[in-house]
Amino acid sequence: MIKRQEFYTNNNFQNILTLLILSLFLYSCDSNKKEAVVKPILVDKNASNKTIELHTKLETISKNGFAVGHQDDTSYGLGWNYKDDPTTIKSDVEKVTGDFPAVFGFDLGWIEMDKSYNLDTVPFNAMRDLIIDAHKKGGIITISWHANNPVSEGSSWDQTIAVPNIIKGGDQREKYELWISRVANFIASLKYEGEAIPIIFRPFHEMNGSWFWWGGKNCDAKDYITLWRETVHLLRDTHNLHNLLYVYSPNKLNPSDTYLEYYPGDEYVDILGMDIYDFNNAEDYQKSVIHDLAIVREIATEKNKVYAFSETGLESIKTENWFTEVLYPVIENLGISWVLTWRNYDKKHHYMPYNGHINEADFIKFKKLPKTIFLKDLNNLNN
Ligand code: BMA
Repeated sequence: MIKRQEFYTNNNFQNILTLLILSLFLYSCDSNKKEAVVKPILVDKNASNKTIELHTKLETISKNGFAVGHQDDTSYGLGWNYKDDPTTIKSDVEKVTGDFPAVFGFDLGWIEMDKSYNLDTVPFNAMRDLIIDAHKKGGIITISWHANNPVSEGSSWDQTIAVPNIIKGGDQREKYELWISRVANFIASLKYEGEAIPIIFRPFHEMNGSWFWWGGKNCDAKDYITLWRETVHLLRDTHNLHNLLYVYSPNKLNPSDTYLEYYPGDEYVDILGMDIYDFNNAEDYQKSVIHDLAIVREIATEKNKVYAFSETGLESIKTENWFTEVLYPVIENLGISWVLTWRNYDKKHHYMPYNGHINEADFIKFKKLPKTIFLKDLNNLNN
């Protein structure tokens, strides 16, 4: 028999033990919870709420599938051009599937030259309207920038050395700052109901290739990084743009390339991207996508960053069932936030099917697959 005194002592001891176990349990739950909600730090500590929401949306998308995107989707397509008839907003993707893509790509090339239309003849005023419309519909906007060469003023593909000339101390610095102010003015004009539209900005892409003045043998990695960082400082700090998420997107890796060779640093990049095209060799293409995007995924996971298949496609899509049999199987379980195919210019140069195209039925099938997220799916996703 336990004496009264002993009974209380034992009970107390048990109570203390229970409390201790309980607090340890609660503490561990709490710290697990904290770990689960660690938010990635954005390039812009003062990013607008809409921009933070967009970033969260990209994370949510990647847990449910991937958003489907198309460059210049509403600007023009096969047999139509928005600027000829701005009364209805068209899209080859919508004509084929009955829905718009979830991601709308645009390009700012030539804004730096103070032109009224871009390098692919999209008037900037029309582009602004289409960006506002896409945002209003619930779509995601991504903007690339095929800037002219600042030294020669030739195109993006003009390989005259230019990066050392435009970074701080370079003889064309003033011009570059003027160019950036034109980019910034356009971005600042992208507003809906008085609020800045959040934009995924993807400048100086495919820098590991030598076809643009900002990459490969035309530019040192060190100078590239300086250019990127200075560009972020100009847009964010000088022009006070707080509606941008920045994407770093190299092209398909050659055997000697490393993904991070030109990487401007975790503090300067929000999203890791990758551009890979199918040059009529499905097997090679699939191999590269599997190999390279596994690298992107690994690095992005380690860095706690969102990642995307920032450009892809097969020009004129002659391979049968390309979307369901070539593209889908290699990206369905990747965890990318979006995949974007390039523009529909004409019958030779287009990356989405149009009415009457051989892959029209395949694309409709692709839309119905479990992981593809088009505009309506995106609007039905809960954050
Ligand atoms: C390329 C081609 C070009 C175009 C450029 C920028 O891939 O589509 O015709 O000018 O992109 O959009």
